[in-house]
Amino acid sequence: MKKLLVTASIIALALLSFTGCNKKTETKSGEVVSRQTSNRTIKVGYAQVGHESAWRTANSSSFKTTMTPANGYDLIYIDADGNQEVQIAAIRDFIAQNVDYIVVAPVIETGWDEVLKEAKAAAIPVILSDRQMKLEDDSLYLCWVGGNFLKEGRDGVKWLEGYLDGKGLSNEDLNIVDIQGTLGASAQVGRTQGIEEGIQSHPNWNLIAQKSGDFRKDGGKKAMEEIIKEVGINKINVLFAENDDMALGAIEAIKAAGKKPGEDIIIITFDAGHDVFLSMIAGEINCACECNPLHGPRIAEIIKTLENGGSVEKIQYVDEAVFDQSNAAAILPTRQY
Ligand code: GYE
Repeated sequence: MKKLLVTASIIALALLSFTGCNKKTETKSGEVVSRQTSNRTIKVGYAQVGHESAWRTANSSSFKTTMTPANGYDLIYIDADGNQEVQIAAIRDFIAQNVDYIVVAPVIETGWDEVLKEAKAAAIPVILSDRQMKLEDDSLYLCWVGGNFLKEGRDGVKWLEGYLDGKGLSNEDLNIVDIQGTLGASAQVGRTQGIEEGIQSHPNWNLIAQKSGDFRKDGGKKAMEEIIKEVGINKINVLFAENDDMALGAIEAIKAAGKKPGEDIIIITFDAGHDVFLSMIAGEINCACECNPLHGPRIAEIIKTLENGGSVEKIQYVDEAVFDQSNAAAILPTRQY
């Protein structure tokens, strides 16, 4: 993985950013470092996506329980309820309040250049958490930490290959439906690419429906109801649900249509939260590809490193595993979310 060597412009930004008791300087290698000259409260503005899923709730609480006054933080937390405009307004407000760091979990990938330029002009470092941004200039943010969504999607495909192989079904025709996350969110983009690659490389796999459920339980249920109406429940062999909440919503629609989730329809989901472990144990979900939401301590660690004069890697992927019915009961007691 590439070591973070932040460009001169960010360094200039960083040099300006601490007029109080903290100073940022540039090393010979060009890394951004900061020198803490006294203890201070660090003011962080966090522009959160919303509260659409259990994953998001766990993510929010990991920030709120980490960035406390007792730990030396003043956290300004904004829940944008899935609205990019609200996030942009929140970032502008953080700039006006002259926070020390801005953290953003961007609802979608595009449309951030302007406001990040404003943060840069105000010399406030921006850290991305969870989803990524597509920017014309990557020096507009300091670093990103989150899950590898394309790998997660590919992991789901690999699991399905192994499962079919184990059952001697690899050569059977397979009809797959994909319930997608919020369109344009990097978690959707990566996971959708993963399953689409899988469809491409298996001539006997057919993608018979693809619809967004916006990463919400009711969205997953509605998308599944519509798909069942369009293609007929008997045609569906596999549900690829791009997060847990949508899988759990879709299960309600599958049951209402008289089928057994996990038996009549193979279900693969993403996040691997507590409720999905219970569903795997109950036999209703087959596979969960993990996406770890506990970014609060990771971002705090990054900030601490910067405050202590260290450097951080630009792109930081979190390790993630794949679980299924064979190990769900044994693993559940070890889960933190
Ligand atoms: O999978 C989903 C949430 O961006 C990784 O957003 C995150 C996704 C997560 O709503 O449950």
